[in-house]
Order: sequence, then structure tokens, then C-alpha cells
Amino acid sequence: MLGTLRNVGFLTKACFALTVFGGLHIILMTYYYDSDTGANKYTKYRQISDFVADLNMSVAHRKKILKLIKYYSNGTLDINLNDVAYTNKHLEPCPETSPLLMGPMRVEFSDPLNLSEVREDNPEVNTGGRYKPSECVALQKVAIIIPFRNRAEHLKYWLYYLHPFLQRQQLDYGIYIIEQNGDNTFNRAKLLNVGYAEAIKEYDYDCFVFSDVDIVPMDDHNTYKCFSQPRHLSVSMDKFGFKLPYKNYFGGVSALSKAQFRKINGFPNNYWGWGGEDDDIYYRMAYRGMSISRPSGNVGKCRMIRHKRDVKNEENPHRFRSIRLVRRMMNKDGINSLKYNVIKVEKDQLYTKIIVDIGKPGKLF
Ligand SMILES: [Mn+2]
Repeated sequence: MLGTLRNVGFLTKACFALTVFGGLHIILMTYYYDSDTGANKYTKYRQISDFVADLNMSVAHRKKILKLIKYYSNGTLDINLNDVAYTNKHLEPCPETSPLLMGPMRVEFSDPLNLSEVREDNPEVNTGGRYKPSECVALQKVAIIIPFRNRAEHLKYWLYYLHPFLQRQQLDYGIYIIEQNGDNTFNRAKLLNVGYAEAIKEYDYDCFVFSDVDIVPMDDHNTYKCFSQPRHLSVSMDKFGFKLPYKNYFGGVSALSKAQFRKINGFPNNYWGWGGEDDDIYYRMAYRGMSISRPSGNVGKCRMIRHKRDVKNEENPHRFRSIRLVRRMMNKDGINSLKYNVIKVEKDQLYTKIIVDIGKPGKLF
């Protein structure tokens, strides 16, 4: 290399030296810049959070200490109080069956509720409707996804009953309310796809529970988590006389692991209006060799809040034809073809609400 430089002029040599020097400079700068903002900063953050986690103190006290460290670090350490206050490297995994379960519970929708009371009743639930047990490491990270429009009353009851229920199940969970913007025909399954797509951007969830806003389980042994087969959770609803309406019914509340959801390319996006999408999902699973797992009829009891059919959620007249086409359509239509625009994200203590434009029948945007 240098030998070839011997025969060239001064200007070329100077130019070469300058290039080498400049390159080194860039490499070193990148290295130091990275180590100060990226990896190194993360290591410092881990050291501090591990140290605080080791302290034999209550969660509240550890949270206070972290708050102080965050304050005195002048923002140079990106400490997330919600996350770190609960980490403790000595925590054991939670038991297969939570010791906090209470069994059958009374569910009624008559007393008026207000959300500030529900917030006060659930002090351990953090911004976005996030919770994880402080006593053990949850077995699953569960995103609960609720398709939504104009059902504020129902949502209150759902949050009132479900937050304590999910905490007793010792789950690491987050609540996602996916609200369809505007007044085009409702599309439940597409909103569920949006919920999946948005939730995985936020946290490393491994299980997804898809629930209607008006269904409340009556026994906490009905764990809102995933199983080796897709799980149907609302197996005996009061609306159907506490029975399954038909053998392959998969509507109401269901749970799919990330792998199960991906295996069926998510849910269909083209069921506008009431009905059919749950049967489509059933056939997607069946065509991929999966079967439905369910709790017993007794444990799977739940109540549905009585209501009139919503406007702009009329019966979908195309649903019978669509269901016959599942085998052909499921590869083209699903999470791989999902298109939507987020209009607004609202973080409440009890939930994350994502308002989305999902287009309208036959025409996307
Ligand atoms: Mn309903």
C-alpha cells in the first residue's frame, strides 16, 4: 500500500493521509457516541435497576428511590418507574394456578359506576392499563384487545370487573381499546387485527385475548391466558342459557398465542357489520390443523350486558359467501394485508385507547 504511494506526488500523499485520518475519526466518534448513548447507558440503567430491585424494601419505597435517582441524573438515565419498580431478579415464576383466585363471583350491571372509583380501586395498575405482579414473574404477557365504538357504559363495567380479575390471575397484562373512528359500518375482526399490530409495537406480548366489551367472566379460574390450542373463553353465556350456541362457536372472548395468531395470518379484514367473522376465524384455525380448547362450562360462565343492536352494525349479508371462501382468502387477507391509520392514542390509568380509521366496505381510504 505505502509502496505504491512512494511514486506519487505530495498532494496525493496528503490527500491519502487526510482520508485515513478522517475515516479513523468517524469510526472513533461513532464508537464513543454509541457507547455513551446506547449500550453503556443501558448498562448503567440495568445496574441501577438491579441494585434497587435487590433492596429488601416495598415496591413503593423502591419506586421512591428510583424517582430520586432519575431526578439527580438530570434525565441522562432513561428510567421507567413503572417497569423498574417491579423488577426483582430474585422473583420466582408465578405458580401454574394463582393462589389469589376466589372462584365464582357475582356480576351485575345495575349500579352506576364512575371511572375515578375504578382507578382508585386498582392502585397497582399503571398508565395504559398495565399491570404485572410484584410477588412473582408472570407466566405470560397478555394483551387484552377490545373492539369498541360508543359503548362507554359497558366499558366501565368491564374495567370494574376485569382489572381485579386479571390481577388475581397474576398476569402481566395491558388493556387495549381499539375504537373505530367515524360512523361507517363496524368491523370487529379488523379492529382486533389493529389491536394485535399496535400491542406488539409496545411490549413483547406472547398472548392475545380478544374480548367484546360487554362480556364479563363470572369465575376467575377461567384464566385469560393462552394454551397449546386456541382458547375459547366465553363458553357459557347467560345470553345463550349458559350453553354453547353451537359446537364451533368462537365468538365473544378468545385467546391466541402470537404463534397461533401468525399461523392463521390473523383475522379477516373484510367482514363489515354483524356476524360471520368468528366462524371465519374458526375455519382459519381448523385449516391450519388447530382445534379449540375450552374451560368447563361451569368455569366458563359469563354475563353479557343486554343491549340493542348498534346502528351501523347491521347483519353482514355477505358473510355466508365469505365463509365458504376462507380456505382461499386466508392467505391473502389478514394481518399481512392490514391497512389503517391511527387517529389518536389516549393513555388512561385503566387502558390504552387507540382510535383508528379502518376505511369502509369495499374501499380502503
Ligand atoms: Mn353484545
